Amino acid sequence: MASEPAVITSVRALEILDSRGRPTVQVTVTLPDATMAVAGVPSGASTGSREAVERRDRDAARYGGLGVAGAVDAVNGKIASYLTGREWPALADIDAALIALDGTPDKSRLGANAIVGVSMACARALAHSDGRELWDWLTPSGVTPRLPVPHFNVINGGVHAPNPLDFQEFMIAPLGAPSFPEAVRAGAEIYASLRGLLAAKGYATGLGDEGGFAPQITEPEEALDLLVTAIRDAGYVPGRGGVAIALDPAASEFRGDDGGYQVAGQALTSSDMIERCAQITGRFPVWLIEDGLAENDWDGWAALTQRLGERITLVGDDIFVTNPAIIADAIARGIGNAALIKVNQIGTVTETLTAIATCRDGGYAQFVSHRSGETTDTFIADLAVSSGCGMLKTGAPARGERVAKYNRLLEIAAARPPMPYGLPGA
Ligand code: 2PG
Ligand code: MG
Repeated sequence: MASEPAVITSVRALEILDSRGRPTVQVTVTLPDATMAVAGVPSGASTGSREAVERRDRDAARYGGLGVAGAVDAVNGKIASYLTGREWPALADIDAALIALDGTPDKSRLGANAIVGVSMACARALAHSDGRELWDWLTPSGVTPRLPVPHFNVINGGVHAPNPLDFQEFMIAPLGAPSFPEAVRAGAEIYASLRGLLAAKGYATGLGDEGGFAPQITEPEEALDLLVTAIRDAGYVPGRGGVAIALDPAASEFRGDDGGYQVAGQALTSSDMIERCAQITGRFPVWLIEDGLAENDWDGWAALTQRLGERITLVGDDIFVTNPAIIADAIARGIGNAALIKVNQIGTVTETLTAIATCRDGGYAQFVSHRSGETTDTFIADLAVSSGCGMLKTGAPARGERVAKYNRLLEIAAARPPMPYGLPGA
């Protein structure tokens, strides 16, 4: 990280569009040495209730109430006047100042979308001003940077697609690829073979929010069958030694007020869901399940972890919301064995790094993630490398805002000396 105190010359925000055509915040930070860094803020659709809160204008006359003019004003006004013209020893001091300036526990006053954009742009500016790549600058001492296994979300359901598939994400993960570029090649080739397979079966090949196909499928097992066939058709071997599968049911989205889960028109209890997950992992080469149960089903999560935690990576997203305190609590209670890492879920880069460190210290894996609403910002590619966590999901190998991250990783992979690829310890 930065060696000398930094001064910030200017902080400016703009209302831009995200990949869903909704407004989001873009922040530009400049430093006295003429360094200029830009950050684009992502936005989720299936959000955890304890996430840092995005500030939206709620002015029905603009963008259906989704405008971010207020968040932009917060950056250009309060935040800019506080950050400019002072000395900042480190990014952690800038982030602490942003948190204090906001003054709420969920960043709702200035807006988490305002704060995270400033935090990301400052990190990038400080790295570049130091003459270093962002991933290098973000890497904590003692951590070996790694190129992550890309988890390509090739079938979209849930709130990310207008189909009847309740499970939100079906990802292919080339765990056994020899290198990051070969993993990208596998992802793109399997994506192409899946398109052919769907077309041959008469399914539409339109895309969901994360660039995966959104066929009119109802049962998760049918989607999994298609993935296994597509992996084979493309000439790869399904499984951990080749191309494995990861799932994000995003179960909070289909849990009712009565505590039951609705999957393909069937009412399931928490234990039924655990049984279903167990069956799926027995029948298909699924190596990771994220949010297999809802965020408020902690008892179910404990049972799920006991049942599958030895052999399956169980990732908490909505339940942990990248919050270091919640993650620490979960580690103490044996809930899951991995955490999803989304910068905008907690709201500053420093807190995100703390969440990652909390996982690392507690023996939990970390899975760096995009949001369903994205810009072409590639911050998370560098973040994944710097954490050494070995896994990233950023959608299908298609659509500009998704491939921007994979392409950034291809650039990092081309740097010399070569960096290790894949899961740590694999
Ligand atoms: C998720 C994310 C990203 P969203 O649930 O993991 O894939 O979706 O950004 O809509 O929360
Ligand atoms: Mg999720």
